[in-house]
Amino acid sequence: MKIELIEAIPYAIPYARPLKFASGEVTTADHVLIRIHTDNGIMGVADTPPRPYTYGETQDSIVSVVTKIFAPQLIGLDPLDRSKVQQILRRTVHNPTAKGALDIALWDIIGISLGTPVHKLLGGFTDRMRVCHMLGFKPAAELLEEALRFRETYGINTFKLKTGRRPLSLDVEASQVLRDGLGADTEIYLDANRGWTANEAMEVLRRTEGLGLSMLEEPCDAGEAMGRRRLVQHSTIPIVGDESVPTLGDVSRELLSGGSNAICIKTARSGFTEAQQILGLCEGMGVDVTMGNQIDTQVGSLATVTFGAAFEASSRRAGELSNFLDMTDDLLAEPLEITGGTIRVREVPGVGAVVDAEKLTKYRQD
Ligand code: MUC
Ligand code: MG
Repeated sequence: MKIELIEAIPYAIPYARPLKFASGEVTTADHVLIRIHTDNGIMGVADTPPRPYTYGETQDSIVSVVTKIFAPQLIGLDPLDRSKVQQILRRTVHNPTAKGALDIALWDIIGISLGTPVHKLLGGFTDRMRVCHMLGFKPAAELLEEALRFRETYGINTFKLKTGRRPLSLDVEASQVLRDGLGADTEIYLDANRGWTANEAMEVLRRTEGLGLSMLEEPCDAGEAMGRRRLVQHSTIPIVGDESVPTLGDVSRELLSGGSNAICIKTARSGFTEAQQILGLCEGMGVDVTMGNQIDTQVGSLATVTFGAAFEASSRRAGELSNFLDMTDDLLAEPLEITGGTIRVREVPGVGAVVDAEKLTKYRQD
């Protein structure tokens, strides 16, 4: 089996409910669909979300790096030669979501060619994950209304609150209102997307003490190493690295330097191959992981649950798997469903992301 053709298809689907956070805002999913074709007629599929404020990638840059840099080096390779593929991807720096999608599409091909679901090939631990819903910037009363609605409608009982606003009282109040309105048995954690300084984050931790928040993600710039290390040392809850740890090397650096003591894994930027290496590193170090969300579509969310459900350590916590519900439409032919607060893997060969051809024609931009 050989890779014959790689497509990078830009498309745009508007959000019904845009998501705002400290480092940016999404109003349209202007993503790139990756399709890899083999000489024996198999097609692997994955999705890439451009996040210029996180990784420097744009829709154009993803199309360009995939078609001009990666495709010429990957065409002709056997998708099963995964280490050869990884070596080629690593030779070009950055571009994490372009690389992640290529890796996922190749795993899709491997699963289809073996007639086996990819969640089984990876580890086969469970067939579903609990779901965490991510709440963007909104007035506190609206946040509570949204969380209560998601709990009632989908059975979701874990919420990640986007924070990093100034004045700090906005996020302190939102945390308090959510805890009061949701009660003690709902998990709530915060993600500031580097919106604060380390000292501001410490003040927020002081002012929210007693609310039972479970984690604080990317509170400040991890590059400001001393402040971040002091915060990690003083916090009683895990400080989660997200955009500071897109690669295996970044994870080892942040864990060793004390910049984070929990790690967010995102398949959108790590694919399945590097995500598995990151997971192994974290398990070995005794560090918790979360399965994060790159504000993924259904195609992207299916990849996250495929990986997350495959291992015990990645399925322990609720995964961030529900923000596709904020979109007006999606490319996936058979929609994902969240029931009883969980989302299931697909028991079909590959990852199971079958794209609706009419919808792709409608939304594609090329
Ligand atoms: C997160 O965890 O930071 C914000 C932008 C994006 O693409 O993903 C997020 C969620
Ligand atoms: Mg984050």
